[in-house]
Amino acid sequence: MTHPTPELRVGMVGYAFMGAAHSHAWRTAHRFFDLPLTPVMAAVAGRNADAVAAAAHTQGWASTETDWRALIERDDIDLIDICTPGNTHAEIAIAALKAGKHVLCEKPLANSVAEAQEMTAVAEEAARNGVFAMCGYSYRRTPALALAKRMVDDGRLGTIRQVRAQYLQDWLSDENAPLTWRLDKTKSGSGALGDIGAHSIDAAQFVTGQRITGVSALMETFTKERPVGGDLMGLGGHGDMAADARKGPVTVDDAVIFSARFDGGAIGSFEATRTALGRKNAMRLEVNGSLGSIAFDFEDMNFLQFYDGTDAEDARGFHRIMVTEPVHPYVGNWWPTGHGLGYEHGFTHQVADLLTALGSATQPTPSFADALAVQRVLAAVETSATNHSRWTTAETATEETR
Ligand code: SOE
Repeated sequence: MTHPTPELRVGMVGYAFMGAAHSHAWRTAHRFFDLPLTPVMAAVAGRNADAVAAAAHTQGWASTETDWRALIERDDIDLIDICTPGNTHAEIAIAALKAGKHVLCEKPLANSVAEAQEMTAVAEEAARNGVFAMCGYSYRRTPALALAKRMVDDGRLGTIRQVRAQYLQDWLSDENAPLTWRLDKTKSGSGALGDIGAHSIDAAQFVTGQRITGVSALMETFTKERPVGGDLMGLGGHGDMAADARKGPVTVDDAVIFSARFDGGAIGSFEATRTALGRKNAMRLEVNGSLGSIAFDFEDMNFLQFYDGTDAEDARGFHRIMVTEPVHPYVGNWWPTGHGLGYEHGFTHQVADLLTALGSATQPTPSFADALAVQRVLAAVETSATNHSRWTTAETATEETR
């Protein structure tokens, strides 16, 4: 019997799509990765007592609370995992950190630069006392994207010149898809931009090691109002579609396109949309360097395309690397070569890396400061789009500069 590792007792706020994905990660990480801490799924909080009790049973939580504040007051909880809409992130994260609890907060960090700045300041103060915060940009923990970063860091692409990022979904192509919280700016902060474009921004900055310094953007909302109620994709709708024919206003973007400059000299083109009919979860990234290129599509997530410009001239072409070898990031902890991983594994890798960092009292990444850098780009995109695509720097953009 190996010596039992110390426990990390977790309290999760929210239990919809992200709560289910995070719960899977808390259940599995220590069973596939050698971790310095063993997670204990102590409690899940949600406003509806019956619904949160059902979620606790389904997802594996030992107890429930109907107010997130109760989680923060409990002395049998060490970490708060925030899986709620963006308008609640700042209040919960700041309260948790000030109470001495570690925080994992879903993306985007907040609904404004000001909130993200305050969260980052509180997190940096807490870190000085050994209490750490991480933001849940889980796509960077897809093995193929982690491999792409390793290749860039090892110089195998040479000088990075261009980034091409698309995140294409189509669950809002139907104009009768219901009005859920992701379509309400007061809850979600933005539409495709923050919901999925944020993943592309973080992944591009993570893989290239460069930060976006300025953008020029277009945003569009194709369907201006939608039926109230319904629960598309388990994303937290309300009421019964059939019983409620009312419509409400959509206050966020359906699609966004922007060009970008990076601080390392690269330039980029980005697109995020939830109305690209036929594209289900096509989170794509291509990076072109002076020596090589990589290309990734989450709809083919176990493969990374790699063009090596140093190959013999008669053998050059994109290699389709199956990222399932033990030498590849994370994969060795799972199955034999060729067996492949899925969407949920990025969340398990996220928890594994978080617990590894906490076990050595070091800052997990992406930190809130890393997530603030994404928030600034989101604000710059919205500022540019509301100012006739005017070039807008990320450092200065805030919601007030529109
Ligand atoms: C909806 O667009 C969504 O669930 C996003 O909110 C997630 O961040 C993404 O991983 C999958 O699509």
